[in-house]
Order: sequence, then structure tokens, then C-alpha cells
Amino acid sequence: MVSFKGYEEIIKKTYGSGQDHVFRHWGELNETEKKQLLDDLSEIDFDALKALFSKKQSHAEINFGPAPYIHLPSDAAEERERDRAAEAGREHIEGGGTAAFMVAGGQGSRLGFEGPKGKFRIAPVSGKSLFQIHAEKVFKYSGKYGVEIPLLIMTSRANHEETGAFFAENSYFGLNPASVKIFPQNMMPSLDSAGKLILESNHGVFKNPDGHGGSLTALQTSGSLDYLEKKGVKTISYFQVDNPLAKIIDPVFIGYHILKGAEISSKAIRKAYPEEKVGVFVEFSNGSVGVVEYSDLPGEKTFMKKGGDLVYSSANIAIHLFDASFVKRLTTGGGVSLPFHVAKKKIRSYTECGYLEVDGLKYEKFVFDALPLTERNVVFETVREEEFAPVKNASGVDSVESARALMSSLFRKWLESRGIAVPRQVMEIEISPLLAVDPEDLPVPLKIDGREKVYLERS
Ligand code: UD2
Repeated sequence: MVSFKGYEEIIKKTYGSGQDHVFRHWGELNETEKKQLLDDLSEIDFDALKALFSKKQSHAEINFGPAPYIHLPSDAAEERERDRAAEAGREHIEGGGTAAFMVAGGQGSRLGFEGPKGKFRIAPVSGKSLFQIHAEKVFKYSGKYGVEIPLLIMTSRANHEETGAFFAENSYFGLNPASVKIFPQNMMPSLDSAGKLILESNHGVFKNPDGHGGSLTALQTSGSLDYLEKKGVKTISYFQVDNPLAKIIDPVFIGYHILKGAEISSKAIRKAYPEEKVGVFVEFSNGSVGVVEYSDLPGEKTFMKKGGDLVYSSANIAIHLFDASFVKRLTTGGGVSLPFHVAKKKIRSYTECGYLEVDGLKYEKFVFDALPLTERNVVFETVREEEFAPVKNASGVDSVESARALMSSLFRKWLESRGIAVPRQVMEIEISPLLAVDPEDLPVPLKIDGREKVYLERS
């Protein structure tokens, strides 16, 4: 058995759990590396990991039907109800009740981009990054509602420092640095197909970020919940870094959330086609609402239709509102922990023969698993073209190209809705969030030049 003063317990635990292969390179390590490996191991809950490995995971046997939701207004009465919600939402925002929360633990690797995905330059004309677009929106909303809206950003170990440095180098895109909180999520070890830990070097265990479901715990452990409580923030507006069209602060959505006393509210859009890679909102047999991920939705349910429409059609775009006190209850003391989902991934493993690709099991929590834990929740339908342009791939579906096209076409619609003529020569158009986050912010009259690419910035 290896030995190191002060780490006797964790060494015993590692052997006792049958994971002592991680000490295979012990003889090659210097004192600092030995300590690093032991610190890495100290963060692991071996019993929980063992239980996870032996657990069968599937949503297939769970009984569920489609979830009820607030659909888009179809008559004047429903329009009036939306107006009432907008009024309540505005009041809540103006009173300092809302904070923005971006999950940005992911890397840009699928886009062929090294570094935090948020640094990827997505804007069709100006080339602004995802981070800049989101931060400028928060800046604009703060001005519009006359209140400083905090921006919380969850990163992961791989991109935490680079994200912080990017915001600092860019003077927080005009936001007050004291109201921008950047904190990393937890890491979770992956396992090989035999349930063994994987080494990423001779003195490091391979870990992956614990999924966006880890964001609720990270809000608590980073002190962000306490910070929000002190500021009087009650509602956390959650969105993903990879959606440049996310309406970060939406008074109508917030209004419904407040009026219904919901603990979580979620935006839904109609699925574009059955196999679209988005989760769907469902109602479980015990009456709770949740999301079933596309990969877990049984084939017959994926394609099931009624009266020509898909039965499981309300898709999760990962925009949620969380009641801050609900998150606190969930994450403090003996609060409930979200379940882990497992995904099979190829992982680069350090072995005696150098680096090898092995079949790995990656464990992640999904934030929408908090939905069934609520007493009250709202699923709120919105318009795809106005709020969803996911940047997942370099080309094709949900890509850089498609997101740019969606941004450009939405901005064109905004201008047209305000009676602003867009000359025929204009192929791509971009509106800076500093000028407008909603069509009603656009100054009229406004003259657009007849150029191929147009960028509208605050004067
Ligand atoms: C997610 C949803 C899917 C749909 C889609 C919309 C899941 C499992 N699926 O699909 O239902 O809503 O988004 O675009 O959520 N992230 C972290 N830390 C992590 C993992 C992810 O911060 O440990 C962030 C990541 O930076 C990104 C977001 O969460 O902003 C989504 O992650 P993804 O791209 O892995 O999710 P995806 O596309 O499978």
C-alpha cells in the first residue's frame, strides 16, 4: 500500500474501493504530484460512485403523458392575460427582484474552437462573442428597467480562469464588476466500462463537469444565493450560453411565474420535427411535470401523433426561472440532490502504454430534473424564431451558420414591425443589444443604408 502523511484515510478508502490502480505510477511522482493525486481522490465520494455504476438508468419504464402548458394567445382574452402578466413581471424586475444566470461550463470544441464556448464570435456582422451579446443584453435591461440586474455565470474547471480574464479584459462589457459573479461548477469522475477510475495523467483522475444540474448546488456553494438574498433578488432567470437569442429578462414570462407562485417556470417551443435534439415536457403519473431528454424518449412516443400533431411536441429550450428560496431549500442541509444521468463517451486515458482512448461513462446532472420536485411550476409556450438559435455545431443543423441566419432574420422582423424599411441589398443585419433588446426599443424613424451587411449600434 502506498503511504503519505496526513492522507492515510483516503489511501485506505481508495484501496478498499478497488480503485488502487490509480497509484500505478506512484514511483514516478514527486511529492507535489503525489499530493495532487491524493487531493483529487479526496474530492471523490467512492460509495456514491459505486452505487451509480451498479444502478440501471432508464426513463423507458416510467409512465408519463404530455405536460400541460400555457399556449400562445389565440384570442383577445388571452392577449389581455399576457398583458396582465407583463405588468406584474415589469413591476418585479423594476423592484430588483430578478437576476440573470448563464450556464457556461461547456467548451467550444464541437465548433472547432478551443476555449470557453462563450468566447466564440457568433454575431453575423460585428463578430461579437456569445459572452458579449449576453452581457450587453443585461446592461441594456438594467438601463431599461432602471435597476442593476446581477449577472451570474457558471463556468467549469477547464474554462473558469479564461472566462474571468475575458470579462476583466473587456471591462465587463460595461456592467458593474461587483454585480457579475463568475463561479465554477463541481467536477465528477468518469468511469471505464469496468467501473474503474480513469487517469488523465500519471497523477490526475479524469473528471468531467457535473452537468448543468450542478448549477443549483454551485449557486449555493459559491455564495451566490446569499448574495442574491441580500440584494432582494427572488427570481433567477436561467439560460444557456449557446443561445444568442435567449430573452434573458422577459416580463411576460416572469409575470406568469410570479402570478402563479411557481417555484420553477420553463419556456417551451413546438418541436420542429420528431427527432429534433431537444427534451420534451411531460407529466408523470404522479402528477409532477418534468423533461424527458430526446435520447430517453421511446421511439413510439417520439413519433406519436394525434389529429396530425405530435403528441410530445413542447420542447425544452433550457430557459427557466427559479425561485431563489426554492433553490436554497433544495441545496442546503439535507436538501434533495438531483440524479445523475450516464452517457457513454470515448475518453483519453493515461496508461502504462501511453495515452489510449477507452470507453468511458460520464455522469451528469440535468437542471430540469428539479422540475418534478416543485409544488407549482409553469410551462410557457413561446415563439421559436424569437428566442432560440442554438449554436451546437460548426455547420448544418443548430450551427454557427443557422444561428447567424436566425439572428439576422429576427432583426429584420423587428425593423419591419416598427415600419422601418430594409433595403433589398441588405443580406445580413445585426442590431446591437445596446441599441435594442426588444423591437420597441428601436428609435424611429431610422434609416437603413442599402449595403450587404448592416450593423445597427447605439449612437
Ligand atoms: C440541451 C438540453 C436539450 C435542449 C437543448 C437546447 C440537456 C441534457 N439537453 O442539449 O433538452 O434543451 O440544450 O439547446 O440539457 N453546461 C454546463 N455545464 C455542464 C454541462 C453543460 O455549463 O456540465 C452548459 C453548456 O455550457 C451549455 C448548456 O449547458 O450552455 C447545454 O449543454 P449541452 O450543449 O451539452 O446540451 P445539449 O445540446 O445536449
